[in-house]
Amino acid sequence: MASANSAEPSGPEPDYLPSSVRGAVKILITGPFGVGKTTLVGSLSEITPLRTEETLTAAGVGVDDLTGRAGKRTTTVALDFGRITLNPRLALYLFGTPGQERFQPLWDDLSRGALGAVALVDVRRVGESFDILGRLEEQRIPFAVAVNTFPDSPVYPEDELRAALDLLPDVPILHCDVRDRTAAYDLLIDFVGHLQSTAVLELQS
Ligand SMILES: Nc1nc2c(ncn2[C@@H]2O[C@H](COP(=O)(O)OP(=O)(O)OP(=O)(O)O)[C@@H](O)[C@H]2O)c(=O)[nH]1
Ligand SMILES: [Mg+2]
Repeated sequence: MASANSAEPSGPEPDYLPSSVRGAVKILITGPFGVGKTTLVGSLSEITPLRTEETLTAAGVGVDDLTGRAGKRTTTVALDFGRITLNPRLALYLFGTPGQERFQPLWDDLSRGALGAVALVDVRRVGESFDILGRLEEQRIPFAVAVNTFPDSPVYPEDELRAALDLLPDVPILHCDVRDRTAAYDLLIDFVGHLQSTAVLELQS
């Protein structure tokens, strides 16, 4: 046990994976530019997330649309990485993707081996999600849509949103404010419940 006179370094304990964990799965957190992926990984992760943020500069004007994203100063250029131990035996490794089209080769690499994906959608810009939803379908990665609710987001009936996103009936549409840790956790629980109900994931007690 460390004491005041101990020569051991003080500070927070390292975030080792609990020894009870027997399995780990990879979950992709994806969506278009600025939809809240990095924020969601940060809200969920029990370790300090790995981030690869770069400052948005004047060079991005006309490319990176910041309308409705007041306060956004950085963008992910490689990935976000976080971890959450869902129960004592299972850890989820969370991989947040970059959002911009120009990083698609990275997206392809990051998505490899993912058991499932949370596809964040900003309903103020539904069309921006088409490409990523199409990629998830092509790669047969089971996913749930998670609407990140911004204060000025219009509220659409689920069937309208489903039609607008051209979703298959078995794709759940969930809602969340990704900045809120409790809401983010509830979202994850619903998502994992979906993976279980479709037999993609089996949880042992
Ligand atoms: N009002 C509001 N703002 C949010 C919400 N979620 C995220 N934001 C803000 O919106 C911006 C986008 O968040 P990020 O997490 O960087 O988005 P991202 O999807 O990782 O962005 P890229 O990596 O650049 O594609 C940030 O400024 C957040 O603070 C939300 O639910 N409501
Ligand atoms: Mg990001």
